[in-house]
Amino acid sequence: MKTRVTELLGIEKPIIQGGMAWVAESHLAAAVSKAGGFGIIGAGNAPGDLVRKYIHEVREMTDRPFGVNVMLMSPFADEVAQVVTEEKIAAVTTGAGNPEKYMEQWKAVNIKVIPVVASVALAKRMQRCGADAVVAEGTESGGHIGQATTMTLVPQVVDAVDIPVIGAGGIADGRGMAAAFMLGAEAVQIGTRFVVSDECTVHEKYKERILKAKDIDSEVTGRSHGHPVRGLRNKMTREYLKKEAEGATFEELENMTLGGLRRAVVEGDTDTGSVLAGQIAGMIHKRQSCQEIIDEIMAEAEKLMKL
Ligand code: TUI
Repeated sequence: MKTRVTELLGIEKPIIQGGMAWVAESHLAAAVSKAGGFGIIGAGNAPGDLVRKYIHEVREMTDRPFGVNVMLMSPFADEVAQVVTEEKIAAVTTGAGNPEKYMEQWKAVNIKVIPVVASVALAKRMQRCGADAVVAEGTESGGHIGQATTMTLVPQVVDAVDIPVIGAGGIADGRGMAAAFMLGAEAVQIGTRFVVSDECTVHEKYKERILKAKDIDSEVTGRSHGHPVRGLRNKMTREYLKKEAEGATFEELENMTLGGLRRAVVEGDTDTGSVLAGQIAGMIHKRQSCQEIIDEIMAEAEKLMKL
């Protein structure tokens, strides 16, 4: 399946792995790239040195191209932006902000720049700044989200820009991939399904929560202070939403999630930690290797798209 995105990234299959903070480290990124997709190291709030270490680890594991996701709200965003420039990474995706100030330096060393956007306005702006493609990420996604659904966002972004669009949010199988292609996407970004992959190093309890999740088991916290985040319902989200409804301050709410993603991913504390996952978690019931996941999605999508 050749598209402008497979050409741009030099990959066989138009499947890009989401740049999930804490979750997407070197092992997952290498496994996805080895399987013919595009693996991504999720820098999250990690300092530059750690991101550099992950980059070197992936290069030890595979010669295939891979990328880094720069989380723009990170206090280390500037140094991570510098590290990816020095390392001349194949492509950068960005999240949770506007990457304009870094685009010139990345493009100068021929890094492909693929901002993740949640609105048509940002997609258009990114095209004007020289982005090579955009990921149009719907509100079904896990983590920090926008408001528009994938079904409505993808075709509107496709109509608004000439660069290729990668669909994301709520996609975990060949049906979702084919649907995104019908909306005009030329690749998909998948996160939650890769979290339960054999190569993903998150705590077993995190994987189990996803594997056992039902359709309506995710919640969105943080809407009141403008940074909505989707994760699976637990003790933390229940208390958070109660406090949010009572009008708690930003600081009070922040304290409840501080270090929560690390606690869930590393320690397996799925009660007080942040178990970030997309709405599609309810459909994910199998543990598989990244190769099996990608092969299965591709076979199903190809069959549907030939109908
Ligand atoms: O960034 C993501 N997903 C993420 S980032 C993350 S770490 C984090 N945790 C808690 C709070 C904030 C971040 C976990 N998951 N996806 C891409 C994405 N970008 N979704 C939404 C946006 C976005 C939102 C507003 C992009 C730009 C924006 O405004 C930019 C502007 O300045 O116009």
